[in-house]
Amino acid sequence: MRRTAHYLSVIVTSGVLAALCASPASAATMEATYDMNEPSGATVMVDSSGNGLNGTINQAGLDTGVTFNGATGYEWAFRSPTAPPASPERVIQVPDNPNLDPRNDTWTVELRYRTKYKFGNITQKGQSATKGGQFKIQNPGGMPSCLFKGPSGQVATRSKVALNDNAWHTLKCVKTPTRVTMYVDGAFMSLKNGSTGVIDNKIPLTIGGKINCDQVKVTCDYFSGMIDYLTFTRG
Ligand SMILES: [Ca+2]
Repeated sequence: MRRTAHYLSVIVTSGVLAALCASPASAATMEATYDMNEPSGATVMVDSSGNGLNGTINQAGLDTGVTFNGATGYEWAFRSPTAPPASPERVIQVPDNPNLDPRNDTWTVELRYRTKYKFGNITQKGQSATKGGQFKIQNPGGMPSCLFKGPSGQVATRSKVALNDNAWHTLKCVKTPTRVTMYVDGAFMSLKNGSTGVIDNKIPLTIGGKINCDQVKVTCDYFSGMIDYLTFTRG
């Protein structure tokens, strides 16, 4: 009897441990971390996550090593988001990588930014007509939104308040298989229920605007302001 009870105890214990280890909620993985602390003149946006998903910076389009209120980040000088010609030098690109596609996973984009303007795409991977879908963090009216689009549809949620007061704000967009939730400065802001299906495209990750655009048929939606950091997490 005692022996049987001992065996049962071992089985139950290892079963609980296996369940804990297999729980998706406990398995968040940092896919890319951009601290954006590079000095003035930098040409590489370093991914400090260990995955090596570095980006390319063109100093003709933005400034690195800029400090504001205790933080170091990148700064994009004012530019109309939609006036021709296109200014691709403003857009940081990270080559397509499976780690940067949300797929159908729980997927979190977090960034800290500041702007006094009412426009601009802060970061995205894919555009509205992209095969495989897209995600996009944009700033229409100074009230940012988190947009995810896939084969099953588009799910987006937007800040209820304007954040374009030129002060730092953190923005977190969490996509799960059934909803998108936004947090601003650490507090819940809004959510939208819905499913996008698998988001997985071949387009580079971009920061500061679009790349497949001409300011005539497709606007580039350039961002003006600063970004302190940007991270992507799966799970
Ligand atoms: Ca920073």
